[in-house]
Amino acid sequence: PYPTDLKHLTYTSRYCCARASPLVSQNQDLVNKLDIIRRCRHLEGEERSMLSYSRAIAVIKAYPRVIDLANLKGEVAKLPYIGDKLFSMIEEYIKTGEISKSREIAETSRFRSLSAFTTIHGIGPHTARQLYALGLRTLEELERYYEVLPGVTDEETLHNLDADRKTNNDAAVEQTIKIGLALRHDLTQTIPRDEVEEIQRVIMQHLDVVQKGCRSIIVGGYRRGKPQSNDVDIVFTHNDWTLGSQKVKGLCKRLVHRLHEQELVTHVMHLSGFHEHNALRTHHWDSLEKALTVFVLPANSSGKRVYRRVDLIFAAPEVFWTAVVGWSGSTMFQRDLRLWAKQQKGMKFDSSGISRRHDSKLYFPKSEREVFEHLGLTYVHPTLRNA
Ligand code: DGT
Ligand code: MG
Repeated sequence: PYPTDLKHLTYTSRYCCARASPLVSQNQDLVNKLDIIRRCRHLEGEERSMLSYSRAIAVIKAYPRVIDLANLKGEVAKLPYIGDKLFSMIEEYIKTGEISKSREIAETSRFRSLSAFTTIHGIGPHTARQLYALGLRTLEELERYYEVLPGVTDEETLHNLDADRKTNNDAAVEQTIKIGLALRHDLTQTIPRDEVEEIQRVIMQHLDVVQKGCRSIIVGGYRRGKPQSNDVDIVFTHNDWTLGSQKVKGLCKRLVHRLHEQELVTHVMHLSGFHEHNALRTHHWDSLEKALTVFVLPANSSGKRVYRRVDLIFAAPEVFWTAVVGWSGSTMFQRDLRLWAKQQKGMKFDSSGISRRHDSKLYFPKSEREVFEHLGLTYVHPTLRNA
């Protein structure tokens, strides 16, 4: 059920955050084929090329008609980020139903292996390429390399919740990969919407014991309308606008402790006060605390428990709505929010706050619409942020 009031959004904008991008595009098959090339660039570490594809794909996602030869040569050719190369690929697609470059990539063993490796939490493109260079090709070979047994995680891999661990510490990354591999048959299964909601409900019951008066919103792909999610992302805050900030402080850790005691959180990959930008560190609300966890609901009637990735993000009330917008994504939508704020408005946007550049004045939106208003943007419904 998409909102119908789209007249203020323009698909010709250079910024994703000024366009309406539905979950399923009018040109979805073309988008899927171009996305193979984009993913290949990402896996190969060719970030600039990847970004060009990401931008072009995002423009196509927002184009409101099926692309044919007539409109390709007409308005599509004039859309931002559709250069000569993209034009020829789209033309080839319209004429043949294929993009040869994309098909060639999809058939290579390197692309398949790197794609498979990066489905494991903790393995990014760089690590995936290193593993490939060692001669490893399949996830089974990765399991042997890391000496993990499927489904079995060493109790030691549960991080000491109080340890002040560094995010990029090699040992911590290796532990994360081992957890990801051992639980991969669960963690690579997508999560239906009703289970996402059940996970939020259970977590809120426990949060209420730890701290009364909190609220939360499920963000990420779920909020953009995806029927199935790869993980669950939830942003929390306290309802008290004036005292909430104090009440949220340290709450992430306390909640995770309780969920662990209750055997709902089994692993914690990362737990921290969270700084996105050094420049913001001086303010009291700068740190979004977050925990990246492995979570498992109590056994259902059939006794089956599936391990899920659940991210818990805590924001002070003043920055709750900026956190909700930031974490609702999509990644490209959020990227262009930052760019728009900077280039068009002299503002700075990220998940932990909005400020004006020239005098660092801070903005504390009281609703999601206010986030868009402060940035001088037309409100875009979450289900239209699938850029
Ligand atoms: P999926 O794969 O079904 O979980 O799809 P998403 O869109 O939920 O993807 P996810 O969970 O990786 O990220 C959710 C959104 O949150 C994404 O659009 C970008 C944002 N996000 C992810 N990680 C961070 C982070 O470390 N900091 C901030 N500010 N945003 C993040
Ligand atoms: Mg997600």
